[in-house]
Amino acid sequence: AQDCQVSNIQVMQNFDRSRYTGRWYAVAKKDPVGLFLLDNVVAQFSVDESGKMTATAHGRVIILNNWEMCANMFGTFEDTPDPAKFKMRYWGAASYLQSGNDDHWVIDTDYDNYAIHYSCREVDLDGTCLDGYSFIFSRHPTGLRPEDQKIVTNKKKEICFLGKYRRVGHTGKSCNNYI
Ligand code: AZE
Repeated sequence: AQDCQVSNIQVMQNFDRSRYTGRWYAVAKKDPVGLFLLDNVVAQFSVDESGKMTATAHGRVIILNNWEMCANMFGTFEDTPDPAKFKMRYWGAASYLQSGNDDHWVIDTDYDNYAIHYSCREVDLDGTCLDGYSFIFSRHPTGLRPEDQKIVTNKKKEICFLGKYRRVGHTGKSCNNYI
């Protein structure tokens, strides 16, 4: 089913946040409108004593025409009735970085190799996503295993972002010190 309605998007069933903890390397991303993380994006998810999910993310960004830096970001997650759908409040270690409150949906994951994340910032009048972003994560800095690639391609199709992703390089160039 792929009518591209945001409200019909299927998310991970019985999402287990504790199995999702640890390091994830972004291998591909679909950008939102405006500034976004560029490359060398690594996220680290945790679950605190009270069961709340939190995360940090690092990635290279270019801000204020051509000032390249490593963004050091934090996120806290608010639960919703669906265990795979969260509201993420996020901010940067430095004030000139971005902050906001986005949806954070886990579309699919096997916890050990791949994960597909989705966030729609603005739903259009017809119910499709007007402005959104998505990360494909891997547990392996080298990328997705061949056997996970077709699962990921299918999910990209289901969330109507197929063809809109760019590879996320891991050169270690400027964010290496955090990994
Ligand atoms: C995400 C998951 C882990 C926690 C966080 C994430 C998102 C971070 C951003 C950062 C944008 C920064 C910009 C700086 C100039 C989804 C990777 C916080 C959206 C644009």
